[in-house]
Amino acid sequence: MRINLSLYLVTDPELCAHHGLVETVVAAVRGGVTVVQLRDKHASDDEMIDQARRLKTALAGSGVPLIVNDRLAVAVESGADGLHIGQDDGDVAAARAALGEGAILGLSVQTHEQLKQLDPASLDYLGFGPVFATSTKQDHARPLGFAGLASLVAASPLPAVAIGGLKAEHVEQVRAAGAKGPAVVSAICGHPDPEAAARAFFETC
Ligand code: TZP
Ligand code: MG
Repeated sequence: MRINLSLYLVTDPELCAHHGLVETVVAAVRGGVTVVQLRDKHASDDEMIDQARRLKTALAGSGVPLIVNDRLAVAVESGADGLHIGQDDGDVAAARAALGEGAILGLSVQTHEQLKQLDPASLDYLGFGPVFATSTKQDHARPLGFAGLASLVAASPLPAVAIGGLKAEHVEQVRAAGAKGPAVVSAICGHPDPEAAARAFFETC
């Protein structure tokens, strides 16, 4: 499936609690977000299915796809547009088989070894990171910096977003490194005005 990776929002349950999950996402989409990933490490599957359905309804007509983090069953059950998994979140081919060809499937990649081992035919995009150290993800891999990001992008068989500690001021370097765009949690979800925060990214994308 074709996907616009210009500005990729990843939700966080605590950071989105201030305005509410749906309200934060809708505001961010008004500001220019082009993809939304629902990420919640602690919710039950049923809670996440409910959140995904509410987000799908809110995003209807926007052209912005909804991607579920980690949980294949939630992605399938909720009618989301796709799934994003990490290196330890299960088999890419099995996820593709369960989701079908029309769904979006993304994979997090931190190293060249991981890049060599993946099957690009089963995937739509990759997420490279963290670019910088971040407190939003527990136990993240060693930060890549922009040089490490550029080196992964140069070897990548698929379009990619960059993630980890990114702010609007970094968009130019993200693009210069060859990534399609930034993937952002705290700089948008944790901002008092998520629409303005997304717009600040969008205007430099
Ligand atoms: N994967 C690598 S870093 C990260 C994830 C999910 C969190 C990025 O969050 P933030 O707040 O944009 O640094
Ligand atoms: Mg994961």
